[in-house]
Amino acid sequence: MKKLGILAGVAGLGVSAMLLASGARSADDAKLEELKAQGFARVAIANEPPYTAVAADGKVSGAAPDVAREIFKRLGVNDIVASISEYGAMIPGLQAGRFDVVTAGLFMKPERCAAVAYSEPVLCDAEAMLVKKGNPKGFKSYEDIAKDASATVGAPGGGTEEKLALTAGVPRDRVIVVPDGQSGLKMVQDGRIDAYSLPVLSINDLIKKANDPNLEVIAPVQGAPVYCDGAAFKKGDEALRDAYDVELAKMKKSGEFAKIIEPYGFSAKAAMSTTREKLCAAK
Ligand code: 6CS
Repeated sequence: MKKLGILAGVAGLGVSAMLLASGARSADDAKLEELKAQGFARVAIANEPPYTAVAADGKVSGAAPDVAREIFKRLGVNDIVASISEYGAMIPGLQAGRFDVVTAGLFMKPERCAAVAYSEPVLCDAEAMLVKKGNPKGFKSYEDIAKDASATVGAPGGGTEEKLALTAGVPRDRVIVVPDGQSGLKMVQDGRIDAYSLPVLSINDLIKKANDPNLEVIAPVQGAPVYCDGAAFKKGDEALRDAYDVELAKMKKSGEFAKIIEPYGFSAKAAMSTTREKLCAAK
């Protein structure tokens, strides 16, 4: 999957130059034309169900890629090709041209909004922590972890939960970077970390599949905001982003958006009750 993504990246650059020479209206239009010619959009995902998931046979699903696949189809781009990336590497990868868009539940925050061109909101969620049954250290917030000198919390590298824990005062050496959900689950089960933090729906998916009575979910994490993601495009691809938003708005209006995301546990109403402008301005 990764190899295919890299080859497509090289081909894409050639196509874009040809299209511009052929008189495409602007560099932005050329991007959509480039993806149409390429036959697919290269998307970055994290493989964190229900946001994003890759099955053993390579099939990509999850609420974020499913929305993206449908919108790109409506834009004349027949499919998506996904590459798995750590959250902290998604924006650099997008900026380096390794992906055409991030569709992974990458939450909108001012510093990210400054670095990419987000679509309007897609998936909204609160934050959670996975702990041992009985929550032995009594965590309700990231501040609780900060106050307990023996406490450690696991979170994705470059992810929102890592940032929230550090901002709440948890020292760097007590915020453990965890590569994926299964590793985080195991580390809590083995007592190597006291808590593992992801958005609520991700932690709920993990605990449901773990079927382990010695685990408990703390949700929502007190004091942590509800975040929403959007599809993240490279700065300069705003025309492609705008075309994506036109289709997203139609699907929100028709109910097709809800039909895709709500079976995964997400609320269409939550995404439709806010805007990119509000989320990118939020402190
Ligand atoms: O946007 C983020 O940083 C977070 N989003 C998700 C869906 N999972 C964890 C990650 O830290």
